[in-house]
Amino acid sequence: MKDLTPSRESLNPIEIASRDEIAALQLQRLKWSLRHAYESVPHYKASFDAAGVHPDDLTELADLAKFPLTVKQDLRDNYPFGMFAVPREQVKRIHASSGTTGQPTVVGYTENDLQVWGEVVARSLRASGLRPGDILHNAYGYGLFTGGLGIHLGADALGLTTVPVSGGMTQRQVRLIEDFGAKGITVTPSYALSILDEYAAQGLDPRNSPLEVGIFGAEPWTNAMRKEIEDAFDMHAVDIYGLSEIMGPGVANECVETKDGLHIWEDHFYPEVINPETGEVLPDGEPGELVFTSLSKEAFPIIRYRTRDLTRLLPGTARSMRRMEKVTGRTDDMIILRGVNVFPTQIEEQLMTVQGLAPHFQIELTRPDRMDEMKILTEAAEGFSAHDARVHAAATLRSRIKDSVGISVKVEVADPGGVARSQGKAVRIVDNRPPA
Ligand code: DLL
Repeated sequence: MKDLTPSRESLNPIEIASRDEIAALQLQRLKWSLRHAYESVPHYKASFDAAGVHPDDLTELADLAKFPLTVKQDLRDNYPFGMFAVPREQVKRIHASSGTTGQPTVVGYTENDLQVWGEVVARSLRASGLRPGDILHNAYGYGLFTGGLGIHLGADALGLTTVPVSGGMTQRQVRLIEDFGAKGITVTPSYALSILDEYAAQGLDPRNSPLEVGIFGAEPWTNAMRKEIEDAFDMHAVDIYGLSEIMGPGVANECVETKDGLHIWEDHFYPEVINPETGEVLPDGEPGELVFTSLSKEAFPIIRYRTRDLTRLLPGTARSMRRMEKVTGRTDDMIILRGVNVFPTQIEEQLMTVQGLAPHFQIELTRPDRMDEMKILTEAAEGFSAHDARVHAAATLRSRIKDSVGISVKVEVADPGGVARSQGKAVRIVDNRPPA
C-alpha cells in the first residue's frame, strides 16, 4: 500500500491548532449556537425553560452538561420543519431519514451550512489520503440519504474528479472503477464486500484494481473487517462517521497515516460521551453514548443530541482534535441474549477469524421455547464449500463466539451468495421473536 499521508501544509490550520485555540473557538461558537437555538426554535426555548437554563448560563464548555438532551422523538414531534431555525426560504437543501421505523426525521441546510459540510467532508477525504485531481468513485446512495450528496459536496470542495455512481448495479461499479481508474472509493463496508464478490465473478483480481483507499462508514465495522478489505484490495481502508441530525458524513474521519480512531471535526461539532442510563457526562476515555452539539449550523442547530452510538473519546494524535474510537454499535442494536449484551460487531470480529467462511452475515433472533435464541447465518467462502469444511468452520465459529462473547449460538452456513447482500447499510439483525 502506498503512503498517502497528506502534507502538513495542505491541512486546514485548525486541524493542527493548539487545544487552547480549539477550546476558545468552541466556547465562542457554543454560546452562539445555544442562543441561536433558544431564540429561533420553539422546542429549545421550551426545553431550556423547563430545565431552568438559559444560554447565558454557559460560561465554560463544561456548562453544556446543564442543558437538556435532545432525542430523535423531539425531531419526530416537530415533523417536518419545526426544528428549523431560519425561514424556510433560506433552507437550500433538505435531507431525511428513510422513516422505515416511524416518522422520517427531516434536516435542513442553509447555503452556509452546505459550505461547512463541504469543508468537513473535504477534510475527511484529505485525511483519507485523497488530494486535488484524484478520481473518487462515490457509491454511497444519492437522494434523501446524506451519504452520496454529502460526500459529493466535499469531493467538489477538495477538487476531486467525482464519479457519482450511487449504490446498486454492482457489475457496473466494477467496470467503472477499472475503466476510470478510481483512486478512492466511498461506500458502506458491507457494499464494498458485494463489489469484492463481483471482482471474483468477473474473474478480476481486486489487488490489481486502481483503488488505493476505501472510505467506509454509515454502519459499524471492525478492525478485523478492515484487515479483510485491505488485504483483498491491497488498499487502505479508513473509517468515516456522521449522522444526518448532526450534518451527514464528515463529522469525524480517520487519518490514513494512523488509522487509530476518528478525529472529530471539533470546531463544528462538540462531542460528549454520557452514561446511557443516567445521562451523566463521562470523562474522556470512558465508553458510553456519544452526544453532539452543533457549533455553527444555521438551519438546524442541534443541542446535545443523543446519537445512540457507543464509543469513547480519546486525545488527538495525527490531528489536535479528539478522536472517537470505532463505534461498537448502537444502543438499539444491542441484543440481550439470556442476560449477555451482544453487538453485531462482536460476531463480525469472530467471523473474520474463521477460515472457510465469507465475511457476510446476518443474525436471526427467535424464541422457540420462551427462551431467546440466536442463529448466525453466514456462507461458505468460494472454494471452501465442501460439506466437511462447512461443518468444521461452523463449529469453529460457534466455539469462538462462546469463548469470546460468552453466548451459545447456532450457525448456519449457506452456499456462497446465500446471505442477503446490501447495497447500502447492511441489515444485520432479523428479529423473528414474537412481539412481547
Ligand atoms: O449514515 C451518514 C454517513 C454516510 C456516514 C456515509 C458515513 C458515510 P444516517 O443515515 O443518519 O447518516 O445514519 C447515522 O449511522 O448514528 C451510526 O449509527 C451509523 N454510522 C454512521 N457512520 C458510522 C461509522 C449516515 N463510521 C448512523 N461507524 C449513526 C459506525 C456509523 N456507525
